[in-house]
This record gives sequence, structure tokens and C-alpha cells, in this order.
Amino acid sequence: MASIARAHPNIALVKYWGKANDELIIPVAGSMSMTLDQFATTTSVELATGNDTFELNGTTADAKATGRTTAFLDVVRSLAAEAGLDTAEAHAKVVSTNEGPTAAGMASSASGFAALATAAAHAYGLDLSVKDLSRLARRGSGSALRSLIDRFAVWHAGTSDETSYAEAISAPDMAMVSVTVNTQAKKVSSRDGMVATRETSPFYQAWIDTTVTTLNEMIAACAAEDFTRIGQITETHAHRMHAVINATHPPIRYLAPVSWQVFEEVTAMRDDGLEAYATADAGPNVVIICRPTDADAVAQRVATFGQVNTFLPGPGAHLVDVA
Ligand code: 2P0
Repeated sequence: MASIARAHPNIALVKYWGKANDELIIPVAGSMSMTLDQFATTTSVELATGNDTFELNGTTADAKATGRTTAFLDVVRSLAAEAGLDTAEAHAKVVSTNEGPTAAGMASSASGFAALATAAAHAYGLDLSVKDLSRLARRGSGSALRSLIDRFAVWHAGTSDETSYAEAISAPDMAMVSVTVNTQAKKVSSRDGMVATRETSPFYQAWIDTTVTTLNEMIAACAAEDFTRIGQITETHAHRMHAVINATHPPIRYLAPVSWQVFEEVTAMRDDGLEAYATADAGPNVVIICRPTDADAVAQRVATFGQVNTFLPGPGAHLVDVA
């Protein structure tokens, strides 16, 4: 009996960058995102004897990925023990497939842990609400908790395991056009980059303060269905995140020259009356938000900079089958 779940990546409009608690993955500030409608991860979890095993995209995962999966399953097992379930000691066979191109940098750890949390909770016999599944997914990877939510999500930072969770927020319909750029840049993981930022960036407290304010502004802009304001907040906030990261020592630079060219092109689009705004995560790829009716025009404007994909708001993580 395998439990199978599907989840999609999410892209933040208000970014998560920095932890108040590294073990529980409690962030220093809340964030807000759109769940995508493509590049799903499908994960099956089947209880088994012997060690936990993890197969990713058809091959046995490396030791680091397997260790992270086992650590996550330990959290699930501890919840099963608290609930008095006889699955609490069981190991699991985990098989996961990403539909997105592996090199696309489209938050596969978010869809991965959202799908794993959903499938593993079911396999171990836990009956969790979406809120509690988001809290569980957070233990695997912070951004994964937002992929539990349909369309648009807010992560309430909270101050404890209980109070740090995701829930839906209503926002005007929009599209995201991702530009996957070609670069040889060596990537510092988000996890390591966040620690370096906390330890060495002199702007860290300002970043925390501005993110708290920005999330409140974003929630108000969503309530007002003000796409222009949402876009302006998104682009400014992305640059503030890269600014605090750039100020680490030694410096971390996630954006590449071609990323800046895409930002320039988005400014030019606006000058031409095509309303679009850009953001970027811990890597050189740029994601452009626009109205769905403008997505084809935006995609054409950036086609020469890299591989272009267009997304609409998608579903939160869900069980698809119990074989
Ligand atoms: C975000 N990022 O809000 C931000 C923007 C990257 C830049 O969430 O350590 O992989 O597993 O909690 O979730 C990436 O962070 O980090 C991320 P962990 P995660 O989407």
C-alpha cells in the first residue's frame, strides 16, 4: 500500500530569507507566494522494513538527499508516536519524480517536501489538516510549506512550531514567466546563504524589518486586487533581498549579468506599456509576473535570454492515489 501525493513549486512575491530557529525552520519574517500549475513532483511513500530508501527521478538519491529525507521521516515518526500509532517505528520506501527540468532551479525542494509531507502523513496514518501539513512540510524545507496551498499562500512567520504555518490568500489572477538563464555560476545553497547573511550582513536587521512591513503591504494590495501595487512591491522586495545577500562577507552573488539584462528588459516593457515586474530567488533565473493576457507578449520579449516557461496559479499539494 503506497500513499501518493503531488505538489507544485511556488515562487515568492515576498521572500523568505533567514531563520529565527534553524531546527524548527521558523523564519525571521513571513512571506507570500504563488503556487505554480506545472513542474509537479509526484512522491509515493510505502512503509517498509529495513532502512529508509529514497529514489529520485529513477535513481537512488545521494547520501545528502537521503539523509534529509530520513530526518524528515523522523519528524513524521515522532508525530505518529505522539498519536499512539503503531506505524511510529516503521521505515519507508520513498520514490519521487520531478516533472520540471532538474536544472531549471524552479524550487524543486518546495514541491518535493510538500509532496513528501502529504504522502508520508497518509502512509503513517496521520490525519492532518492543511495547516498542520504545512507545519510538517516546513520541517523539510521552509518554502515547502507554501506549496500546500492552492494558488496564493501567506506564511505566517510565528514564533513556534505551532504558530508558523501557511494559509491561502486571495489575489488577482496573474501569470509568471520564468527565464532560466544559462550560467556557470556556482550556487551557494539557500540554507547556507541564509546563515551567511545572518552572520555577516550588516543590513540583516533592516531586511527583517522591511520584510515584515512589506508583507503587510502585500496583504493590503491583494485585498485591494491591485495588480500594479503587487508588482511594484514584488520587484522592490526582490532587490532588497539580493542587496542584503550581496552584503555578506565573503560576498554572495546569486544574480548573473544576464539576470540584470532581464530586469532591464522588464523595465523597458513597462516603458512600452506592457505591465510586468520581475523577481529572482537564490540563483540567476528571473521570474516575471504579469496579467495572464500579457504572458505571451512578455515571453516573446525575453525569449533570447534563456528557456522561457509560463505558469498560472496552481493547486496545493494533494493525495492523488492510494494503490
Ligand atoms: C523564497 N527562497 O521565499 C526564498 C527566496 C530562496 C529565495 O525559500 O533552509 O530552500 O530549506 O528552509 O526553503 C529557499 O529556501 O530553505 C527560499 P530551507 P528553502 O522562496
